[in-house]
Amino acid sequence: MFVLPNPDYRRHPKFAFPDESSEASREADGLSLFLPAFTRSYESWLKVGYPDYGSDTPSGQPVLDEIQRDGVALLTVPAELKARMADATAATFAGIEESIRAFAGRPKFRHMNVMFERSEHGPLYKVVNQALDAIGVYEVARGYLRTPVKIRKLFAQVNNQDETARRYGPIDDDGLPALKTDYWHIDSDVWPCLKVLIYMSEVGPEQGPMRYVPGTHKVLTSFELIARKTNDTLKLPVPLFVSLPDAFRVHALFGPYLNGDEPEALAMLSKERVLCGPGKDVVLFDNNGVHRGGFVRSGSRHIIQCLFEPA
Ligand SMILES: O=C(O)CCC(=O)C(=O)O
Ligand SMILES: [Fe+2]
Repeated sequence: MFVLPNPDYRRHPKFAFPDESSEASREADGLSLFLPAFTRSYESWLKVGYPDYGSDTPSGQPVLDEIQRDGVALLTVPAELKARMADATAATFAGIEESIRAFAGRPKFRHMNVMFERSEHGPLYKVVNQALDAIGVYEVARGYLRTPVKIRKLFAQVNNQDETARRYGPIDDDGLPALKTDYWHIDSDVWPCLKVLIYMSEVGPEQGPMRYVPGTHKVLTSFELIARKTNDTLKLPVPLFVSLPDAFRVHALFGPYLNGDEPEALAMLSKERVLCGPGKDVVLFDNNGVHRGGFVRSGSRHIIQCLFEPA
């Protein structure tokens, strides 16, 4: 079983700040913001709780077993549907490539990840829906989440060699930046915890495939899970975040603040799975497990990211 490593935020240079107010007053200010948000989020968590790690589907989908055990599975979109998705997305991906090229500094996430408006991209929503249905994603989601889901939003994301280098520096032979734990995170949304990425370009080890640490989707207590997500959404000023009591000073995005040599980090690194393979173009995952992706060493990676909501 894994324990998620927790960075020493109080000593990390990125969290340094001028020491003006007293520790006690910062702690009180931090708590007065953190606790109401934590309570709200915990209440919504209590309505849903953990997914069902033991359910079955009517047709006995092996993918559900994989999600329950590992938190992640690789699937394949039927070729005819994939071709229709490619037609419906080519212009958007080309536009993002262009805006990354035109951007002088380090591109931000929002430069690379753009929503497909449903009003403009109705046919894309339709074909993605058809594909997810055909490969059993909805059936698996119903078993895992105990309730049916549908697409909430689709996003286009581009990662390429150029922006990766600008953001992370060189990528090594294992597909990792200098800080081996960089970008490790769990997601901040409380529900539903399933998400899909569809590779729209050829993605091999060099094109920044998604990476996931199997089994980590089940390790966090409800308390820690919600505390991490609360801080990710709340974005407290640094002096308040670092002054929170230990149990609340945890974050959904933790990889960038580790050293990379913590024993828990090394254990997770040795188990991390790189999600690509011949013909595989769909990553279905529980976003409460530790994951990351987009460290492109050569070329580009184009993905459609699918978010869900109750059907
Ligand atoms: O870029 C990636 O592969 C990671 C994507 C991710 O973190 C997410 O969709 O939640
Ligand atoms: Fe994520």
